[in-house]
Amino acid sequence: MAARKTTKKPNVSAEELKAYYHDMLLIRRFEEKAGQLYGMGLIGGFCHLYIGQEAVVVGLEATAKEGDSRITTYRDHGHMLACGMDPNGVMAELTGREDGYSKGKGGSMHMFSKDKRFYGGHGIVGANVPLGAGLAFADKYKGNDAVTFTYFGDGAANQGQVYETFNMAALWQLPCIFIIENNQYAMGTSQQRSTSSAEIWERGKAFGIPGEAVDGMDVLAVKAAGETAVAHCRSGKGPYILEIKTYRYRGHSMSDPAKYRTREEVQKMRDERDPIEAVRTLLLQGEHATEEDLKAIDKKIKDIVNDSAEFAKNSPEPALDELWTDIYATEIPQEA
Ligand SMILES: Cc1ncc(C[n+]2csc(CCOP(=O)(O)OP(=O)(O)O)c2C)c(N)n1
Ligand SMILES: [Mg+2]
Repeated sequence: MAARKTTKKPNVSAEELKAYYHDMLLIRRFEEKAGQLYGMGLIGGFCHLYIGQEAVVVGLEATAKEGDSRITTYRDHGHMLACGMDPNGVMAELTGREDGYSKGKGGSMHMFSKDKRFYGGHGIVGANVPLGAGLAFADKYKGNDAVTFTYFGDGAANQGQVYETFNMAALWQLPCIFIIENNQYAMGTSQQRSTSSAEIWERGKAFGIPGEAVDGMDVLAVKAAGETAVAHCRSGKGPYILEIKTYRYRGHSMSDPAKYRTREEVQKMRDERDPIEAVRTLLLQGEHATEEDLKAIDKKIKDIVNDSAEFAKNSPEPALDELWTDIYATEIPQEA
């Protein structure tokens, strides 16, 4: 059984590197804008930002192909953007507007895209993990070679249902990549205070599930590990675990007093390990891009994000009679 640390890095072209820079920066600027709109009272309810963790989803989406599925937690805006969902529709949903992905009735934690096979957005910690295995079961049953990317946190990794899922996924050899986004905190509780082992991925050994720990601040390391995991799952060998060590710069949610860690700890990570700065340096030092090229990318992203905020503000709130729609399924979904 493979159980190792990733050291190999993929060869990537300048174009791919630029694409990762673009996609990570889009997530960061989008999240900063969401934070602003929240502060202005335009976003209600809960809002969990992904800032700092961008390399995880961008590195993994670089290994996905058409037909693959993804499912995650409430810290989900980055996953939506990375799989190609429309920033306008996401921002409109965050602000509770009619043109949002859930018609303004789901908000930050409850958005879906059948088209992109993005299955949410789930607020109950750990509950999306068995659902991810279910999606993988469906693909196995249909006999295709799609895989499911199932994301959850270090805190969720202490939930019993995760291990019931590991057991079934291993027993039935499901094409499911279990991705533990270990950002070292579950709300205000550090991994040291809550988790018996430092290497969570090793728990897969009990079920015969291979896995590895990955540097989540390095998009190329994430992509390399993702390629191993995807190849394993697509070839019918069953599930794989990636424990991606990452860090969130912002609070758990918008209402987090952040008393459980020092400002210095956060600043050190920003200064020394920022995943976007790392790719920026690679692009400039390798002479794959000039400062002007990067400024052009920054400008393009600024426009996309500002447009999404304008789009959201101009979209109406859902009509009152929409309160009673989309509560129960009226049609039985047919096989895609
Ligand atoms: C079953 C359940 N218990 C508790 C909560 C409250 N809660 C929301 S997020 C969270 C922390 C989860 O941390 P982690 O899995 O590490 O994910 P992260 O927020 O760091 O991305 C908790 C305890 C919940 N939503 N669901
Ligand atoms: Mg966490």
